[in-house]
Amino acid sequence: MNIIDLRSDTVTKPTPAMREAMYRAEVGDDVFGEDPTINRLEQMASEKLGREAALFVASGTMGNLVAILSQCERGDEVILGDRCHTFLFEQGGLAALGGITSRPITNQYDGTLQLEDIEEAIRGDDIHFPHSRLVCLENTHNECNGNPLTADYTQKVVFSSHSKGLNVHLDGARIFNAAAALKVEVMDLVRGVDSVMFCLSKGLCAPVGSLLCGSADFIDQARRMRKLMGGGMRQAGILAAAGIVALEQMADRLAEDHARAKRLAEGLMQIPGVEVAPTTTNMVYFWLTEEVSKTLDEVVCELAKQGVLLLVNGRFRAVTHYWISDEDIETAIKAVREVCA
Ligand code: TLP
Repeated sequence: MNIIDLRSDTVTKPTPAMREAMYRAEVGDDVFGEDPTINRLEQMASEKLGREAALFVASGTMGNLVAILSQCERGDEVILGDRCHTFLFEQGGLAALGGITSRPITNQYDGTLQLEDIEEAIRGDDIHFPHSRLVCLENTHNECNGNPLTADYTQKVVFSSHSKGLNVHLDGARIFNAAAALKVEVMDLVRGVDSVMFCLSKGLCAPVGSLLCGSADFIDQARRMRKLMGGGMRQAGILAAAGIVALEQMADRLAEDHARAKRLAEGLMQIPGVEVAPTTTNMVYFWLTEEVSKTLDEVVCELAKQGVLLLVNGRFRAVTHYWISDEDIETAIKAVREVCA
């Protein structure tokens, strides 16, 4: 059976070009700074994002955690969205490992945080309060329908946060999707932020890895922090080689995934009893009205039997990626129509 795996873009397997590059990768001991392939990937990432330096880390979760721990002291507070990945899905690592508290504020439907809400959440100088140190944004915003944040909005948050002495970290796990959707350069979307993480292992198809980018001083500190977490890898150029192919060959094709997501959303919208959130990138969120007598779990199980895999968490999520074709989209729409009939 042909499996149409729409659960996430993290399920993407490496392309043949990636496997070839991995096989041929020149490697060395990266803890000594001697892996030429990692050095090249970090250089490429920092240039693409317009930052001084970059650091290869094992995952998006590690990248966010290293970024936060490198910019905050124990007892500091981080202002972030109540639907952001770092707050919801990273086990509260900043508290568990860094002694740092989260100050969640409302994520708007489009993934933004209102500037007034950020300003209100910043603590005054009072012996009872922790120090507000960092604001975190997420672009594209996973739980907010995969929506991209504009360069203009990010600039406003950066300006306002810096004027109050706070740094800004951007979880840009899917920043290349944001750039494709908004038809801008990635560099424009990250201007001014103090740290930004993006993932190679989602829509870009690499098997492992994320990059953390920022100033040279920040990356020096982040490199220490990564080592503290046991994330100092050795001949990981084998992984970085796939990452280089991801940046060279996969970053510019994401609009194709967005077009397929749009077609999927349009197809699902035609099904009685199915409602679909606005779809702007590669994520399609949808749910059922009372017209359909089945539960979300029943629908997911029946679809899985037909080889169509979705995630369910209060609603359905379908994510398009490199390994999903036009034909797969039509098959998925047909399967949902049948199961919900
Ligand atoms: N997100 C995964 C799951 O954890 C839900 C997914 O399938 O979407 N930031 C954002 C915005 C993410 O969506 C994710 C992964 C991460 C960080 C963490 O990246 P990894 O999985 O590499 O640690």
